[in-house]
Amino acid sequence: MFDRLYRNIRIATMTENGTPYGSIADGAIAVKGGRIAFVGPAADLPEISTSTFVEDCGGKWVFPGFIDCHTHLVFGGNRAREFEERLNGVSYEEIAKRGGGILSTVKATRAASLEELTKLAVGRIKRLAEGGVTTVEIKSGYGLTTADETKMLKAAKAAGDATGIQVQTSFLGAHALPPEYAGKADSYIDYICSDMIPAVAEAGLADAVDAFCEGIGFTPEQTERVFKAAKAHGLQIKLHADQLSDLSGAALAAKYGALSADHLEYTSKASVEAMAQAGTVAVLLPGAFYTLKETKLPPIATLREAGVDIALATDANPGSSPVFSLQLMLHMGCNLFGLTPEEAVAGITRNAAKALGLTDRGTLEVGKRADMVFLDIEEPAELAYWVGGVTPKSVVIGGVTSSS
Ligand code: DI6
Ligand code: FE
Repeated sequence: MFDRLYRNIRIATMTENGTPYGSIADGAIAVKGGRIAFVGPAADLPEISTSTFVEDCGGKWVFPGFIDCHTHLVFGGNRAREFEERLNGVSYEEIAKRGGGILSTVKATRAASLEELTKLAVGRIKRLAEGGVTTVEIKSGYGLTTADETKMLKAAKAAGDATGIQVQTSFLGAHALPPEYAGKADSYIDYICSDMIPAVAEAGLADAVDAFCEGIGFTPEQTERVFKAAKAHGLQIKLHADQLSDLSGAALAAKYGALSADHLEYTSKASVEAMAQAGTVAVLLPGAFYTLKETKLPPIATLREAGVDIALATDANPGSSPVFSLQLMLHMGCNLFGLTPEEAVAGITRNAAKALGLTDRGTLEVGKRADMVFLDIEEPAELAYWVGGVTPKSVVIGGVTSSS
């Protein structure tokens, strides 16, 4: 009746079952057809048929597959030279203003073919997967023409197919103003709404639409127009909100029922309350906070008090977060932001799934996808404690062992 049974495991179900990490001490998990068919104490296991493959896991811990719910990992080139400039005192905003920053990556991404971008993305996804990532969200936003944004989203999907890692895509045409629209931001928004979003939606290339609502990005009014077009095409909404200043972006995202508002260093209490009302997840990105040497902390206590679910992600991108370890974000989420290790782990499992609108993963429960990470650790907190994380013993995606 089961395809496979994992026994002698300590299970962090990451459900809210009243125990830390939703844990089950002497547990067993059975898988059928790529889904979890049993999870619980070994003592409660029903009789199993002789055709079930049984694996003794030697007391290892198992967690839901890790979910990186915010990345920009499809891009051409890199910005090591700008990193060097920043260390010589030039600010991120200054670099962006003079056509560097995001726009230098736009140039390199436009110049790259679909095949080149796919190959680069495959390498980056593999690095995340080595740390136990089984689902990754990838944004466009370095193409900024319909053809180049489409190319990026196709590369993201192709890289998912090539690696077996589950990929969710977000269209981020409103990431930066392309040089050909300099001084004409509203016309560029027209182009996004009337050409890019319809094309991307029609081709089924995006699950969500995102935007960069910021002084160096787009205004709340422009962001709102993008949201309206996204809604009209049945796409979910996410937002880069209040990263460098408070434009009430998180409240705007909440008003449109966004899945998540991301970054949030400058988010006000009123915006947090709007997020709580709307069920919008707070996606915190300690890699960007760290890289940009930001000193303003996201409002963790306010988010907790309001009951907003908190996720953590890498924001993997060539500028503000050249990071390919989601487990390192656990350490930084705890050490820089003051999250507890349990909150941090929920942030890359249960709450990361919610930030992507995925109800079939993020916890280990009957009926969920069998996406699992097996780890040879004594304490769940080790995931956040070791700087750079722990190498999984094995990873299972949709019931299939992908590495060991
Ligand atoms: N906020 C970020 O942190 C990234 N994009 C955004 O809107 C930065 C992307 C980059 O610098 O290439
Ligand atoms: Fe980002």
